[in-house]
Amino acid sequence: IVEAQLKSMLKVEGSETQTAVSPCVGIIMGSDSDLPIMKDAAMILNMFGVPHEVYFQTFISAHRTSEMMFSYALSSRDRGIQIIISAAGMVASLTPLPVIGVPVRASALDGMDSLLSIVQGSPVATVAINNATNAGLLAVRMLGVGDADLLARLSQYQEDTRDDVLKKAEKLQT
Ligand code: RP5
Repeated sequence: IVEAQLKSMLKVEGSETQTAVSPCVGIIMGSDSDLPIMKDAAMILNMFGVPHEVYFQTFISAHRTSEMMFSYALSSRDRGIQIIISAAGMVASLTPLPVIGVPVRASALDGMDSLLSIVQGSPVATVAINNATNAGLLAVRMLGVGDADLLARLSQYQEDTRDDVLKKAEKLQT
């Protein structure tokens, strides 16, 4: 049942023909309050044309819907997922796939609680608090190791961001 629930709640992005494409990155989170932050990872993956899936009707919470997290983690590799971007780190104990953790600022502790819970335990590539953009970029770097076109697009992106900074500096000087 959990498997069926998962299927009906997944959204695949990154292609115009959404049904034909198999996602290689999964973005999961434990609450809709994480979405405003986690959507930045999806935006980056969209920008680079990386097919990915995002939970948008329900949430995979290590604490509240742990059976969903188990099912997602155990089935993700067989479904072609190569990297999981998660707002929590526990999923890493259930899969050999690389997990990128995004600590989300959600409590009076300013995100430090999320950060410390993700860096402690199974290996999770953890980005800065609320920085899901970097999670997306890290996923692109990882996939780029086996995809020369993707790596070239990433190099172009890096050059563009460099040019932006130089232009800004030039403006300030004039
Ligand atoms: C975590 O608790 C969620 O991933 C979220 O970051 C935080 C707050 O959840 P809500 O109270 O907004 O549902 O499990």
